[in-house]
Amino acid sequence: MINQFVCPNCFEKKSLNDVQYICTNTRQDKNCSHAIERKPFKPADRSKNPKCDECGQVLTMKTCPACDFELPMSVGTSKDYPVAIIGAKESGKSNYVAVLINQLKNDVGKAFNCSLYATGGDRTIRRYNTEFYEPLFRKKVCVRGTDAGKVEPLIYSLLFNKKGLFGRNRAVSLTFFDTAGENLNSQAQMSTHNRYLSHAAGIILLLDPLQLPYIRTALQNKIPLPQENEDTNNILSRAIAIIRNENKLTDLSKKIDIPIAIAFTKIDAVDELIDPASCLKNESTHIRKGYFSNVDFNDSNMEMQSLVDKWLGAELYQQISTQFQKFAFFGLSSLGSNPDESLNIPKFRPFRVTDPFLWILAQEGLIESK
Ligand SMILES: Nc1nc2c(ncn2[C@@H]2O[C@H](COP(=O)(O)OP(=O)(O)O)[C@@H](O)[C@H]2O)c(=O)[nH]1
Ligand SMILES: [Mg+2]
Ligand SMILES: [Zn+2]
Ligand SMILES: [Zn+2]
Repeated sequence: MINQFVCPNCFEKKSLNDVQYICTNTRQDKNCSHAIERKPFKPADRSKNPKCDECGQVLTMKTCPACDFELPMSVGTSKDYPVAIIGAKESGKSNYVAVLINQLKNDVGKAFNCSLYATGGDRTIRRYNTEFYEPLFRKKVCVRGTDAGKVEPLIYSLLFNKKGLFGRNRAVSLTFFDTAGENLNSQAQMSTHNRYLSHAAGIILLLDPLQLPYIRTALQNKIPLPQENEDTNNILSRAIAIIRNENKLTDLSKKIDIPIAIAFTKIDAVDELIDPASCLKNESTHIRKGYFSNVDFNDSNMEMQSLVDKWLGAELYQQISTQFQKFAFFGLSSLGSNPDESLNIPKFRPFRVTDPFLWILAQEGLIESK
């Protein structure tokens, strides 16, 4: 039995015994004050399906004892694998998540027998639709995420239909903070972000190739380049420091055991620097095949590694390989083409967006790989 869970909103690790409930019995004749106040409480009834102290209705809505967030239905009944997505400002996080979530709902669900639920309830669904889905999939304009200020995270869980070991369900939770992490200045937000990273079962680090000096020189005057962003160099070192610190992994000879996918976004924009025969020019085969294809993965990992070597020198590879046990390189495009000044996307054709995510699922044995 698992007795602890990590809240997908505040990332505190809590005991399942401390989970609180909200009574949803709003029937007028019952007049349950717990339901009227919607205040989370710990029921006196400690059974598996506890009933409300006051009105006796079975309680179904669970909340986090630390932050009152409504917990996914699967809490306590499934093993959870939180995946964290990080990247510097303008590295392409918002657009990446917009496309990733859509593909998880559709193609991935079908191919791997799983389904995506919005854990954050209606708020997550509404926010995803208006800020991400509408602009991108309906109007074909690039998503403009709000990086400033405190934005509620988008929280999902991906439930697998096939039971794992011991007949337990398995779920991947995906909490997306639409901030660069560096922008978080209040202590409270910072520590949430730190727990987010250190509790992760997998990390997707998004890097913008258009920030690399080699590429900027090669593409100067050919395509519009984004402003140089100094976060880019620090984001990985900062993430490593946070994980080591929070997990008390101070012995530097011990590597971090969280799998990390280093994914270069905006591959469409560096198209002319990539060999025409490269596998990075096309969609991967995992979804079509219904399993994580090691052949496809090895091709793109090797290809991306040699590009990283050429674009960046050995430094990134050195840093990653000395710090992490499991890592892999990916190249992807969320949009498929460079948006124009009014943010319209001339040719919306995402590719290889789910690869890093599927690789993490395969590392955890959640999907078949061969
Ligand atoms: N060419 C190209 N540009 C992209 C792609 N994804 C994002 N961008 C550009 O990068 C900018 C920043 O993306 P955004 O997702 O807002 O980054 P965030 O700050 O990390 O959330 C966007 O305004 C786009 O101009 C892509 O797949 N291809
Ligand atoms: Mg953003
Ligand atoms: Zn919480
Ligand atoms: Zn009640």
